[in-house]
Amino acid sequence: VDAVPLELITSRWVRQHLPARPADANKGTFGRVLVVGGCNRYRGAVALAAAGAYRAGAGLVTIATLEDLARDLAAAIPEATWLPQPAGPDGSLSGEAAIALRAEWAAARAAVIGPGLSLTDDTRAFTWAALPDTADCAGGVVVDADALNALAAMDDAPARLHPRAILTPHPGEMARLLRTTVPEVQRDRLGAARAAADRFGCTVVLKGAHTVVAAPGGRAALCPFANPLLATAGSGDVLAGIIAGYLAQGADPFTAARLGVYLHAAVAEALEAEYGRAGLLAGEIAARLPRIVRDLT
Ligand code: NPW
Ligand code: AMP
Ligand code: MG
Repeated sequence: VDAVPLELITSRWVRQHLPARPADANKGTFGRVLVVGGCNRYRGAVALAAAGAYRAGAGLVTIATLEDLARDLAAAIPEATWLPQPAGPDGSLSGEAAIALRAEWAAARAAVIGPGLSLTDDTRAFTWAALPDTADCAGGVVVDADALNALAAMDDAPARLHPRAILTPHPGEMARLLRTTVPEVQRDRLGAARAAADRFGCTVVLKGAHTVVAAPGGRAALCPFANPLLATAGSGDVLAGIIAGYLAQGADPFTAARLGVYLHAAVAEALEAEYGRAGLLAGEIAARLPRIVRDLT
């Protein structure tokens, strides 16, 4: 595996791999993204992921979340459509919701599961039941946040994931997935990302300064950017949505992950001139994305 060279993601590579935007397209051309997550404590995460998917160019984004949240969030993102779900015994998405959503994965080209989900017995059951169904999403599924934490506790985790899945752990989530510590993950980030891609049989994005994107077999790419503007709540939720947005437009998982990681960080690089090193709101990463894509050099 160490013999497989590490690639650097460049603006030139990104320009060459952005999905086509034909002039005669309709929203169906660009695919539907299903975003699944949210709980009473983490209400905004699904809206941030949905904004990321739309700003990356997805044609339609549908959010499956608790019915109370769906009602509260509708005005925050009127462009989304909704699949409101009743809460389980713990007040979160439960195994019942996983059954209710069974037919919805095939109706989407890409999905995000996990932002703001929380980690309860209900959401563990929800994630365990829903993960195999995500294989019906033809383009792939981004597994993020608490879906990763639920996955980390499953004995049969690799078998429940499709090869088109993309795991997007930060170092804390990666430590749980690999059953090790954050310092161990950070000591060899490339090794950790490659180990997780091999163990889970899918693309893995190890987030943080100089994010690593790894595929099974050792292929890996490094993001050139380190920028503390991105170290803000909800930043990862936006990234998950952006990656799914590129999946929905036809990018393969390793390509969609590299596009999303680069462009998400390139927003912060561009905004540094305006903001310095603090004060970015996660939603602004999504809002600025189209201009960054337009101005790619
Ligand atoms: P520490 O303490 O910083 O050293 P969790 P979460 C570690 C939702 N959100 N480098 C960190 O270490 C998410 O979607 C909702 C090193 C700590 O131990 C999730 O569903 C929001 N260590 C849920 O909240 C906005 C790092 O990981 C642990 C690291 C919980 O997600 C916020 C923390 O991770 C949030 O996105 C790094 N770069 N990054 C909303 N507005 O709705 C993390 N760690 O316990 O998984 O908590 O990431 O906040
Ligand atoms: P999350 O912790 O899930 O909200 O994800 C945080 C997002 O911000 C990920 O995309 C990280 O790669 C990114 N991020 C956080 N800190 C930095 C940093 N210092 N440099 C570059 N990217 C960062
Ligand atoms: Mg996160």
